[in-house]
Amino acid sequence: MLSSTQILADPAMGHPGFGLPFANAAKLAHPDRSVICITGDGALGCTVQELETAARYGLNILVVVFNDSHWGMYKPFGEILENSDFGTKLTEVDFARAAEGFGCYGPNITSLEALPNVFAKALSASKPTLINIGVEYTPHPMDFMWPSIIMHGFQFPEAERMQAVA
Ligand SMILES: Cc1ncc(C[n+]2csc(CCOP(=O)(O)OP(=O)(O)O)c2C)c(N)n1
Ligand SMILES: [Mg+2]
Repeated sequence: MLSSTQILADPAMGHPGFGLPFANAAKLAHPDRSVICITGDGALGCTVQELETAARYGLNILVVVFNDSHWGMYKPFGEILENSDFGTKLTEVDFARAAEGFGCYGPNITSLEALPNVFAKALSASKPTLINIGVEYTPHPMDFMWPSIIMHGFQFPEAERMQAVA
């Protein structure tokens, strides 16, 4: 039920990689609740070892990776700095195969229609499931702020205006 849904997020700087260990902790604390970790590919790579923890403890969390093969949020820096080879392009990692290596289910998803069934199976499984969803890189909603952040740090005028109206 939506009314009982809770979202765990990193309240500070959005540190990549917190999602999977948070999901493990949430499942250990609330074994009867469904736990879904939604993550980027770069972020998942930071703490992917935690799939081993999830498999070892039999935590049937569901991990959904939106995999654009980029440190997507930081790709615009390369363009702003006129250095497109900024290190933001990542290899096309198949995290579903990696998850199987860790002892999880890693079903292949070939159509959106397959998702409800896969979700239902995952949430009643006896071990973790990871779904790797390949997506095109698309610009981040925060892109408009980067030039200002580079020039002025995080004390940029938009933030001051937002604080003023808060
Ligand atoms: C500890 C730490 N390292 C790096 C960053 C900067 N950072 C935030 S999001 C991000 C890119 C995340 O890439 P990915 O998980 O693939 O998500 P995408 O933006 O591609 O959807 C980076 C490098 C940060 N906020 N904190
Ligand atoms: Mg990415």
